[in-house]
Amino acid sequence: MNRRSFVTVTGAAVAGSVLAPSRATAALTLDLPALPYAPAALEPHIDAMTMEIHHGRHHQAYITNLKAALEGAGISETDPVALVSDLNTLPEAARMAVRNNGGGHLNHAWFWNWMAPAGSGPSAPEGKLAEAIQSTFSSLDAFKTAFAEAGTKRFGSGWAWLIQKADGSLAVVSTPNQDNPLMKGVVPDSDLGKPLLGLDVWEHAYYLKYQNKRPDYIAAWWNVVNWNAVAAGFSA
Ligand code: MN3
Repeated sequence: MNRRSFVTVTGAAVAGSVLAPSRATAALTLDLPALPYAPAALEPHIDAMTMEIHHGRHHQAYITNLKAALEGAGISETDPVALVSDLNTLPEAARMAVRNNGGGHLNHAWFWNWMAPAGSGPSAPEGKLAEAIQSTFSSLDAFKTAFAEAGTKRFGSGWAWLIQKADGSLAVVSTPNQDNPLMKGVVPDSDLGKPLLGLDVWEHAYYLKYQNKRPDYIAAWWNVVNWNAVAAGFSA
């Protein structure tokens, strides 16, 4: 996914969303994007304090550390998608810091937009996306089960993803830490693709409310998935 396609994706997501955050029409930068809803807007599924800490501290920390790494290595690229897509072109001294913190920044910037207050949009995928999920996974429930398993079985910290591969097919994959499916040469080639939906399963995403019960967090999270945003990323 290049910069232009990401602009298109986020623009379409806004057009189809009840809540239309104007800042999401711009390409991602190296600055912290505002949340597209109030921190308490995802209650009771995701609590306000978790959102405030997750966005204001964790996400901000990835950005601060990313900027420091880029500055230290004299890297002028400011597009986070470009930075993480081809890590092997970066100076080796900065590579791991950009992988962790560039991934952290990008994954969270997407994550906020893949959620919306419960009831503010469709509660399930519609149209071509719904058809593709049905034909790939046999049913929406089977997709959700596969996705939840990817998140539950991820040992330690990481993400579960729904991706669209270069050939157009859908797949559920999982990455450790802040890796993501754009990272060529980092994730297995079979797991590369455009992220359509991702779920943060780091403990910082759920521990205050759910403690060790990651499956309960995942089950509740489906209530706040922004299916309009997911569909906007899908190419029929
Ligand atoms: Mn997180």
